[in-house]
Amino acid sequence: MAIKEVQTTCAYCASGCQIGMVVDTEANKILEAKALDGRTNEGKLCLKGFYGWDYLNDPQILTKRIRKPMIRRNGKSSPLEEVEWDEAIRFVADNLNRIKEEYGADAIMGTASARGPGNEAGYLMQKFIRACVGTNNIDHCARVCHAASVAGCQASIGEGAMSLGVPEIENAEVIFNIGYNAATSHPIVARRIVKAKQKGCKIICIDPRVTETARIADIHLQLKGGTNLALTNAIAHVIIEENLIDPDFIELNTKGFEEYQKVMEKYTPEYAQRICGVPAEDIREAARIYAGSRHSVILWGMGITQFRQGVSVVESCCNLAMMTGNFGRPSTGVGPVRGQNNVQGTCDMGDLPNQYPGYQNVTDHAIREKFEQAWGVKLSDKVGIQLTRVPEFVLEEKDQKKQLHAYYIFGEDPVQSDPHAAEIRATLSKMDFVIVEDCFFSRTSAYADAILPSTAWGEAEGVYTSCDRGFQRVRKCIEPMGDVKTDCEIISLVSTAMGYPMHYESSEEIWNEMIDLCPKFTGATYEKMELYGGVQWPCYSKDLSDKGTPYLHKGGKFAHPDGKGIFIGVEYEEVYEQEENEYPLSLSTVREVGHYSVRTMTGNCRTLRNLEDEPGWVEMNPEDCAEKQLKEGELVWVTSKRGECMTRCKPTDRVKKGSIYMTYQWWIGACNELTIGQLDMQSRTPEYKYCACRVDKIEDQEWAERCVQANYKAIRMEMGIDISQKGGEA
Ligand SMILES: Nc1nc2c(c(=O)[nH]1)N[C@H]1C(S)=C(S)[C@@H](COP(=O)(O)OP(=O)(O)OC[C@H]3O[C@@H](n4cnc5c(=O)[nH]c(N)nc54)[C@H](O)[C@@H]3O)O[C@H]1N2
Ligand SMILES: Nc1nc2c(c(=O)[nH]1)N[C@H]1C(S)=C(S)[C@@H](COP(=O)(O)OP(=O)(O)OC[C@H]3O[C@@H](n4cnc5c(=O)[nH]c(N)nc54)[C@H](O)[C@@H]3O)O[C@H]1N2
Ligand code: SF4
Ligand SMILES: [Mo]
Repeated sequence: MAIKEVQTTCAYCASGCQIGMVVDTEANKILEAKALDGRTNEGKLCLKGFYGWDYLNDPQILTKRIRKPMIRRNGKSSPLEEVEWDEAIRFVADNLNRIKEEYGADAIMGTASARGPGNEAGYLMQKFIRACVGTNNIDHCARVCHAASVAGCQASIGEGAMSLGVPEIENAEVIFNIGYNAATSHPIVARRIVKAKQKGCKIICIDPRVTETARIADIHLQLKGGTNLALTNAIAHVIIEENLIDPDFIELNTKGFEEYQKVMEKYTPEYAQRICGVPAEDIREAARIYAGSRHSVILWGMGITQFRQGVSVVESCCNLAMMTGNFGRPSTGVGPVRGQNNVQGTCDMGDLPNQYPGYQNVTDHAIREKFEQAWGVKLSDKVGIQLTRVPEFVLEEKDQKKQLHAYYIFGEDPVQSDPHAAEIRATLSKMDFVIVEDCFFSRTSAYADAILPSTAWGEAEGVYTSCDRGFQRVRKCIEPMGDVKTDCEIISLVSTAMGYPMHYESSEEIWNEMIDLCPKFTGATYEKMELYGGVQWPCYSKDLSDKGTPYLHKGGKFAHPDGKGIFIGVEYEEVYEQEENEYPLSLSTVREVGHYSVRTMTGNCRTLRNLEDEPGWVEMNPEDCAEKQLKEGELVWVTSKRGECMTRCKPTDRVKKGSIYMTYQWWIGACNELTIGQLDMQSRTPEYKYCACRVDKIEDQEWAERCVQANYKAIRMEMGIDISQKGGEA
């Protein structure tokens, strides 16, 4: 047996953990994963790092690897047939060219992937959409995730990423943790929070649920869901009223404080208490703790961004940090802790409808000219469509010329992960041409007119960006199985076939083209990543002495042209959909620790599947369960105005009476059948964290159990799995 160990970056969350994959090269199999001493993980991994690679063996538990390109030769009603690559690429290129000719380039939309493919493929995808297709209709799942953080931070402090690095968290004196559940989402970041606590850091946790962070917090503000802005405005009110501000910092480094103060006047803690249900004294206490240190760190996640006022709450967090002088030194500042392994990177690469790689605006004439010269084409100056607006441009837009007709879905599974699943299914069914480029059959692949099979993590080379702006290498560990190609190859082939040639010999060649166009990344060469283990952007110079930037806004200089941060004060508004008689409970949707997003990967890892499996759970307060006479483990119906699904009841006093929680990982207990499609109008992020629902008892539990079994079987058959094999029982 010939053994090698390959150093790479984990494929799941954006903690950026370094892993050593031990590979049997003769059998082309991974034997185990070892924890390596990376900058963020210091020789530790979570369960997904240790056990999350089994999908490379294609055990076909939930779904299976796609091993050959597939097309529907004779229109929507014809079956997907396996074909050779040449035919598939021709088919895709001809259809896209046809649609472009008939309706114009803006009728085509593409996504990039924040998962396996890495930054090089992200760069190529937006280049393909912009230079070859000729539109800025490119986006990715940051839209449903941290788009509000990017928009809010860019408006306030000029830069949309975490201002500090993960290691700095453990030296914070105060952690203000809002809408963020690190123990589940980023276990290796959670470790830093625990270490900070051990060093004497005070923790403020703002979450409607009792999370692990809430359990170790010095103060837990268990607010009513959807009321973040009333609460953060009240905290600002107290800091101003009790003169806990840093007047010198405000004077020197910011603008807009006067007007902002006026907006905050009415948000007394007593006023906020009536909205949020948090005692006024606790609000005062939290404000004093936060403002009492110059090493206060704000960490946030989906509990603030996935709301209609996501951007405003992000701005409000930046306001708190600015008014207390909590920027510009180590272990201070703001941390929108990015979710997926490469969602920071996919933003970095310009897979956004308004920005080229390196956060350069498509509407800026000089910037556009730079890219036009580099890519040798004329580029559109029109900001593209955000992916959460695709249903609107397919189902609601009446003018055929303004409709979207083709969707190139690269490494995303909107049928499972976008809100209001019925609407997404209707959208994809109505579209003229849908392309899915993925390594696995997914819920979305059933709607494809062409399927392009790609390599997965572990089968290709590239770079990921961790949540704290750290570029790190990912490496090929094994030879891919089946007739698949790397994502970079696939995009290049489609582009070339459509008449815009792309040829690259290596991922480094793509990387070098990208860094030369992006001043913030210019110094981050493969050589330096090799030498230093990684490089945190901005890194302006290729000189080896420029090792990048651990924390941003040094000395209070913000990333706006005049160096000033901007106070933006906004009034609180209620969520879109309130509880009512027929739907008396509020539903919020969160995550499983052992499973990851749409679960094509973790759902096909034997160890992780054994931890938790279909149809998932709905967490309910024991009082609500008692009212409906529901017991733990019983199957129930959960219903909203948009749909219904079956899942298991889990009584827990971690959630408040009147609110229920589900995780979006399940295909049978699919909570996106229920969620609402309404968006934050600035970032266009959906309000996944609040809608009105009902839970109903199912009298005949045996029938319900049979339903789950039959449903699971049907899903596995739809994914092409031979169900006579063992392994997929729910
Ligand atoms: N209800 C509810 N829904 C949510 C959320 C929520 O909180 N509540 N959260 C939202 C958030 S924050 C996010 S980021 C989204 C995530 O949603 P998605 O982006 O849809 O989910 P992922 O599981 O990250 O990956 C998507 C696809 O990428 C494929 N893939 C993985 N590696 C590769 C590769 O190397 N190449 C290619 N071509 N494909 C690959 C996977 O097989 C999978 O089909 O879900 C959102 N949905
Ligand atoms: N194991 C695992 N890890 C993951 C993922 C996964 O699917 N599985 N997904 C990754 C992705 S894509 C992302 S974006 C990150 C997300 O990671 P997080 O940001 O931690 O996301 P969530 O758990 O969805 O939501 C965070 C918290 O918001 C709280 N919340 C709900 N409503 C409100 C509210 O009104 N106010 C406040 N203050 N809080 C509220 C919830 O109770 C929850 O504890 O995780 C990443 N890591
Ligand atoms: S914390 Fe995140 S990056 Fe680290 S091993 Fe776990 S899933 Fe992978
Ligand atoms: Mo995310």
